[in-house]
Amino acid sequence: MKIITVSYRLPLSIKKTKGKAKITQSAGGLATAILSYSAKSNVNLTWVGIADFDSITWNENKDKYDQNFDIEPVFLEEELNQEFYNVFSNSVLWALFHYFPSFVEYTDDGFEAYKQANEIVAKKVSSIYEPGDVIWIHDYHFLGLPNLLREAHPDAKIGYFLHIPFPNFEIFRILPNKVKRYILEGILGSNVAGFHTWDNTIHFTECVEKILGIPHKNFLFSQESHRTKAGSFPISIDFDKFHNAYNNEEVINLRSEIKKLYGDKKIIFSVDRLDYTKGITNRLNAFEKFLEKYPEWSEKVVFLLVLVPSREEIKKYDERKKLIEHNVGHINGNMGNYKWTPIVYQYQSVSFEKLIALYTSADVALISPVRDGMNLVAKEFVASRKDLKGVLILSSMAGAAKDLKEAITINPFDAEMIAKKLCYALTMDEAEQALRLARMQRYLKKHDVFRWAEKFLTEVEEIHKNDTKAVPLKGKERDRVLQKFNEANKRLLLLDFDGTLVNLQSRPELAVPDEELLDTLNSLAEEPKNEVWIVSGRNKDFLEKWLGHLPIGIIAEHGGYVKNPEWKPVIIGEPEWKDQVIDIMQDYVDTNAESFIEVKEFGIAYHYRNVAEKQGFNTSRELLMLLKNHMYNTPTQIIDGNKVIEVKHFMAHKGTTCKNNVLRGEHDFVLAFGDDKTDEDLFELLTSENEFSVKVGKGNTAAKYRLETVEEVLVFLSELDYKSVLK
Ligand code: ADQ
Repeated sequence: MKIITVSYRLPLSIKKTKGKAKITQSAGGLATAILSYSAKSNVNLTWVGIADFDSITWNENKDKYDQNFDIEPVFLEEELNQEFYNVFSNSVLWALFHYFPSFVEYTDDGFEAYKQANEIVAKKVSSIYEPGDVIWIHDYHFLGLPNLLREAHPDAKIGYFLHIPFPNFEIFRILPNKVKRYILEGILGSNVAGFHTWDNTIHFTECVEKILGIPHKNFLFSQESHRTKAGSFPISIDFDKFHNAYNNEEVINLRSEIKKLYGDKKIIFSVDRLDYTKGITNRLNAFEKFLEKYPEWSEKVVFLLVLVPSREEIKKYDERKKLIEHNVGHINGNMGNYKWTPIVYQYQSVSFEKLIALYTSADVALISPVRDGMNLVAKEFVASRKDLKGVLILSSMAGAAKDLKEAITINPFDAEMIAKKLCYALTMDEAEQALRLARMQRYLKKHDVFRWAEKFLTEVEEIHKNDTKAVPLKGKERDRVLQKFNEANKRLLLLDFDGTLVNLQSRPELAVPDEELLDTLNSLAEEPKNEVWIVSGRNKDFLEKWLGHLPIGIIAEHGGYVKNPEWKPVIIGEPEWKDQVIDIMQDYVDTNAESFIEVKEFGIAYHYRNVAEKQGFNTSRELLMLLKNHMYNTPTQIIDGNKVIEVKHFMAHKGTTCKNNVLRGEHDFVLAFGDDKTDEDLFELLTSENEFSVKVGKGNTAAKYRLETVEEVLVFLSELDYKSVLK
């Protein structure tokens, strides 16, 4: 078994100058964390990514790096890579996912290249994949990859982690429909879909519900081949590495150099990739506002602005660079003088030691992204302050703001507010600085990048392990269940009605049992060893009318009523929210011809089976969200069923009602059949050796077996009946 990590960049770069190759191995936080996890779990690590070198260079140099893990480079044609990386990944996904819709430059060619690149990488991963391996896919370059790999290896353990924000529905919907589906279906190929925050996770689940119509239960999406758990996994840093670097000799020297250079002046510091999402122009505006508003700080403060070059070949980045440099010049020209340059600007990467020296020389770290998945700079600054000095000012738009609660938070668009907070931070007493930093360091020490990787990968294993796989009730499996039935003395049959015993019809009142079904049920129930129950969502009057004469028990309204032998409600009193639900649904009935409402005692259902497919689906998504908001804090449950949305009393529950009234532990054979979501509540209870459950139709299920159609259920029941009679 091994871990296969996939990311756009490899932790290895080979640059050739004048025929000589220079290998750079980057031991970034991600690589260190995954390596540490694989070492602990005693498994190998293979890294797949796009090569920034050609295959000849690779063949010449592949033995020359520190090989504590394997590297599998993917070589993409330059033109393809340009369309895949610069166009679709960075000029569509990056822009949109960071809420810059006006920066999006969508082209169909870009999307085609993106799909093609994902397919090429999928082939590469497939070529090294062995059953048992864990595949961990990173970031927005490979949104389609989890699904491509799921199709190739249905049983694979696949984790997907998005390092940038997942936008809300209103932003996400801007993408063409085919792209939206590709992305959502792509991510859903994984067993675990991880995001930095719960906000992002909820945006994703809402998009899946609204666009694909797949509902989730506790962030778990059930699909045909597997389940996908969406969740928040805030990434972190190697805390000890940053914390302990404070006393590194080179860092000490560099720090004293910096301190000497700026003397008594307070230092404001920031470091980022030059990117429009990092709020660098907002930061400059705010700094200018600060100098205007608090002239007493003139000549007493210096802003060290370090930017690392990034995506320079993209126009928007080049434009931003020019704008930043213009603003820096403008502020220095306007506010500075021959003795004092307010902003010291550097456009280049800095070494780790210099970075730590800068972090630990700063009085204030000013981090102001307008949108950021996490922002590691903020965490690195906090971790590196072993001296417990310095103040972190952090944009509330960064994921990191959710973890670093003792930071001074700002709205990057509010220059006035930032100016005020800068003033507060620069005059904060040392005791408060120490208290805030100590609290954040305690959090980061515990929640470091190693814990992050371990948590994520353990979750992938867990979700995969507990994935239920319903097997067809055929051949040997069928014989086994029949044999158990034969051997048993006290058998219990729990049968859903619609979609299980009768086919779904355009209106519920048309779905009625025929003579043959009634005969089979009657005959099964008359056998003394058998106990037969209908467990249905229908109202009690309907079930009484059609099945009341049979010697069987009946559960109606998803568990709201029990007949044994008299009808008794499980819930006392009439729910008071029903009229409100009817009012809401009525609007949808009025605008969607052929849709209708079914009123029950403990629930209201909106049926859209007869509405044109697309219209029915779209309006049902809208209604679902509306109901969720209206019914918040009421004792209800909302079911997104098969062409029906139902609001029901939470105690009208097939699982609980069966448990309290039927599953009394005296049966030595239990067999349940059902086709819809509410039946899953019952299936989840039937876990012991003599308990069997059968899902009718498609879809992931907690059931042990599967039959495809109502007709197959009826044949199986006849067989049980035949066996009962034989005995
Ligand atoms: P980035 O957008 O790159 O990452 P960030 O999380 O801040 O943003 O990480 C930047 C890293 O680069 C830090 O480790 C920092 O030290 C380093 N760095 C920045 N400027 C540098 C410079 N001039 N010289 C040297 N090093 C420099 C994406 C998402 C983030 C998310 C991360 C991790 O956009 O939101 O936090 O992935 O998931």
